[in-house]
Amino acid sequence: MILIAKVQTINGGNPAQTGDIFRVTVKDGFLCLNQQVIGYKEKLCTDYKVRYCCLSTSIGQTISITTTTTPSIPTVNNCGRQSITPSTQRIVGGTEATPNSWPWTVSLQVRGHFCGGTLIDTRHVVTAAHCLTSAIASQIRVIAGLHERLNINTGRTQNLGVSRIFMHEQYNTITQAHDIAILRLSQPVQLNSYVSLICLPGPDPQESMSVTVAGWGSTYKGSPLPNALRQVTVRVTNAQAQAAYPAYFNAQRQIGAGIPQTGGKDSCQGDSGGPLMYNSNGQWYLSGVVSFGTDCALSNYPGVYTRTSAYRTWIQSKINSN
Ligand code: 4AZ
Repeated sequence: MILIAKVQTINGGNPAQTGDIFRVTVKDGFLCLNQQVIGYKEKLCTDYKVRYCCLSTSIGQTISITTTTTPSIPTVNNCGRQSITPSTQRIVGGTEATPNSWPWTVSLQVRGHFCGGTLIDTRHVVTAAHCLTSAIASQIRVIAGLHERLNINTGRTQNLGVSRIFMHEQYNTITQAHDIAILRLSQPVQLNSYVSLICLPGPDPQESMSVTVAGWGSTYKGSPLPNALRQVTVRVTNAQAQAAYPAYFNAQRQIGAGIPQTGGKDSCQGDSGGPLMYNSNGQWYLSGVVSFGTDCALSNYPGVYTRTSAYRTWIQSKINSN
């Protein structure tokens, strides 16, 4: 049997020439065409599948190929870039996001949205441990490619199961120290214009730098959840977090962010587990995970985020585990 495969990259361009057509056998996978490659050779494509390159003379011939899969860890170059540009306006005090402009942001649902999360590779979501204290893996759905919380069945959404929960072993339900967890998906997400991966830290945002939070959380303390994903840009304010939460805040492993003196912009209930994102050189990094705060958007009480850079080794050990 012969298959005709249309080669398409996520971002277009090399190493596969988007739209090129090949004949391959049923032992399929896709074929990677790079006319610069002389000889039969393996080539790592920058998007979501490893393909085989071939002699240009073999194009159009029936060939037998074996497929391999890409490692699930994104390449540094490819993470944190979205196809759909977010609005530049800067949850509480925020604006509705341009649909699918935060393509690594997912909604965790059990009979409805309960927390946010962030795709760090095709099989793993980073979220907050406090979201999962009473969770059962088999009951959680991870909705990727989502814009409207209540509209989980669109051509852009992917509804994924969870095979494993990794809670941080030192997570403290009282102090909220180590409020980080990882979900392993029961099948990989398909990456496309609406679903992609954020970069792990990375550069750490320093005091007063701008960072953006996205989520389906309340727009003021106690409000009903909005339907559409929202975003807000706040500033790193560790000094104020230290002053506001002296018994809890630890700048080594947490980030405080808000609008000093003024308040008015913050994450809130329902945003928990979602990303605090930092843009450096055109790529977005997962700097923090929405963790806690006193109410929402109060002037002297910034939101507190788990500092993901403090958990890189922990994250790697979980995503590499069986
Ligand atoms: C919450 O209840 C919550 N202002 C999350 C974040 C913040 C406050 C509350 C930060 O999940």
